[in-house]
Amino acid sequence: YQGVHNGTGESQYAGSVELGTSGSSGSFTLTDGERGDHKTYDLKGGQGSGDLFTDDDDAWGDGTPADRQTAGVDAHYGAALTWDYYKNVHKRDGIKGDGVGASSNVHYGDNYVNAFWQDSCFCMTYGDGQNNEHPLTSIDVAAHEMTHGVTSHTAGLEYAGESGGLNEATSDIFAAAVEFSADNPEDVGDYMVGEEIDLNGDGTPLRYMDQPSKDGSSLDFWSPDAGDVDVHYSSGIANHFFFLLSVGSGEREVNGVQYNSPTADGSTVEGIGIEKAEQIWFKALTEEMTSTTDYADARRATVAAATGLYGADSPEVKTVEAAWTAVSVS
Ligand code: ASN
Ligand code: ZN
Repeated sequence: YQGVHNGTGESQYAGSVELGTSGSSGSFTLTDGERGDHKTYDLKGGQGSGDLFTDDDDAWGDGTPADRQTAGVDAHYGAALTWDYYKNVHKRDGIKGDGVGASSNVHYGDNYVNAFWQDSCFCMTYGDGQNNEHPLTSIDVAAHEMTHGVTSHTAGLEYAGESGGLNEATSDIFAAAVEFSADNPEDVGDYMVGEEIDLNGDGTPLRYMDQPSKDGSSLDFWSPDAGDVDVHYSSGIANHFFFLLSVGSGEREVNGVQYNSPTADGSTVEGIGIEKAEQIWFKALTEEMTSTTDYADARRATVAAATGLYGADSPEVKTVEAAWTAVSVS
């Protein structure tokens, strides 16, 4: 019959996975009928619109970049996890909240080491990375890019200055949250971004949330010129806030990873857990923030969100305030 199927895929970064596919015996496509018909396309090294992935037996990829379906498997799976995360954790039905799926494009360009979201096509696009062997299709990168769509259709944070840093941080925050919520045994939750795709060639991640400056460029703490640096570096302040709010300051271990998160004032912060922290950030993003929200506004937005969720004098509100103070946002 025509309709929703569950295919199987061998991914590069997340092991063997189930995939939402459509079609009938002999001709299936990467069209996720349970998730707004989200579709995944093969750009075949070009920059055009590409072809929808098709397969005759609904078994996709072989886990290596040599098989061009593999990047499609990772991207399609990451989009499904992100869809499920917003639906199950935040009761949001797709990027726009209207149940309509987006699309993913893989194999963009040659040796292209980036991935990006575009509102114009309601799509996310992934390069194949160095030597075309490290497609940027890990779970956290997929969640990061798809979250740019959510931000665009909610707060609409502009992509410059402090608002741009908050936009970027929102993508990193939900990238981590999706990874924790997915609980994939091959790619367990962590507070790093891009640890699977080896962008630096030495196994280190792209960004660190416990101490963002470990990447050599990101800001750990707010200062008056925070809005002057690239949005991928000013995001560090909010990523750091989110780590402190979720986990806490100083030496901590989560899922076997050691973290060490400093505070600007030497204070100690005890985290409230990522399940509460992500609710606070989502409510702030969707109900309090606007296109021009800056760091001081973000503090007010998250305090308002935490107040709505947990009450004015709650420990959650006090921890939100303590975590912002610890990154020098007052
Ligand atoms: N991968 C980058 C990002 O999503 C692309 C960009 O600089 N916009 O942030
Ligand atoms: Zn981004």
